[in-house]
Amino acid sequence: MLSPIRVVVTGAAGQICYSLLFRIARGDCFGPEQPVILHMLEVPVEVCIKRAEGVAMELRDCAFPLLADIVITGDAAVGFKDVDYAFLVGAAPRKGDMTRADLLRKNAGIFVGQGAAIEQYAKKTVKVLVVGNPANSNALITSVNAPSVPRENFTSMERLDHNRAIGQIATKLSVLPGQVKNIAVFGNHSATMVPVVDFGYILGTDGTKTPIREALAAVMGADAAEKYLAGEFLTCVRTRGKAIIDARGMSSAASAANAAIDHVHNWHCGTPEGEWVSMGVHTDATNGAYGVKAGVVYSMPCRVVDGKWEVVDLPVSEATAALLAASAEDLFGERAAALEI
Ligand code: NAX
Repeated sequence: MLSPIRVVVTGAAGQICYSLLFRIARGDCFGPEQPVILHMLEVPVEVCIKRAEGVAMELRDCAFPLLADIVITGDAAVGFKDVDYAFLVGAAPRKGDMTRADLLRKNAGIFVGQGAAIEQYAKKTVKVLVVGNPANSNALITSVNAPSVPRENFTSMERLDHNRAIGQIATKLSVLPGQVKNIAVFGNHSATMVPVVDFGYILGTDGTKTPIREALAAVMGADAAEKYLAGEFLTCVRTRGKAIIDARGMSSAASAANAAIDHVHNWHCGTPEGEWVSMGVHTDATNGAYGVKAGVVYSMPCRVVDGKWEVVDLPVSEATAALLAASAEDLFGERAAALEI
């Protein structure tokens, strides 16, 4: 039996964590052999801690074989103590007519404090996924405040956008999502994100690999396929979060938790041979890939081997490169605002 790893999840009483904690405890993230000790961190307010206690009662009632222990706390010193992984989910979701800048101002203080707590209490090998929005800039703020943890250990979540893109293509082509391979979503988790299907393919049941563009053209014609990709598809992926809020009255929760599981599962267990996923990674550690300078957390296609991500260098078109540059500019704008706080 492996010894348990410690996993902190912030925002433990919130709606994303109501899915996420159960999936981690079930073994969906770290594999069927790896016991976990869950650290549930909430704000030190009675109602939030009580709600987290209720969630912990339900976790125990599931009798998950791999759940070694649960720590519930409102104290970051306890929450981050000796953790191997950190899911930073707790933050205010965007509401009503809030802009991203408003959200950045509101949430930045949380990530300054949690970066400092990681620096002081977590293992130096801790791997961090930031989900709380604006996720890329919050990951940057966290890393800046935890300078003794390597930059490559701070990532942000673009996997929901990646999965959304797969979902749209699979629906359009009437194939299983598992047959849609090697899509990539670049840039900021914002309206400037860039979903790219140019290197993606549909894996046939007979093992054939049909490029996504070709598969779409076969169904709807080449011109209509181009129009779909540049129009409906791009807009849908970029604005899916708002569409969910409009339909559900609340922001994405189970799909966000699922994406967080997918992200960390691939980081911990690796990506399948020949495949990549989209991860927001620190460009201090990407050697100028895709022309993005050091200093931001930017989503790129990554493969993971032995727990280490590496960027997959794809020959993007000039038109795509221009979109990638625009998303980098968006992030450098956020960076200036974020690091002033
Ligand atoms: P909820 O409002 O349901 O829950 C947030 C929880 O975090 C609350 O229980 C709150 O008390 C707690 N919290 C706040 N500050 C904290 C702190 N300093 N330490 C510990 N806990 C703290 O929000 P939920 O729907 O779960 O969403 C959480 C975050 O995920 C939001 O910022 C949201 O915008 C973001 N999202 C990010 C996505 C992504 O793809 N990166 C998609 C889904 C989601 O919108």
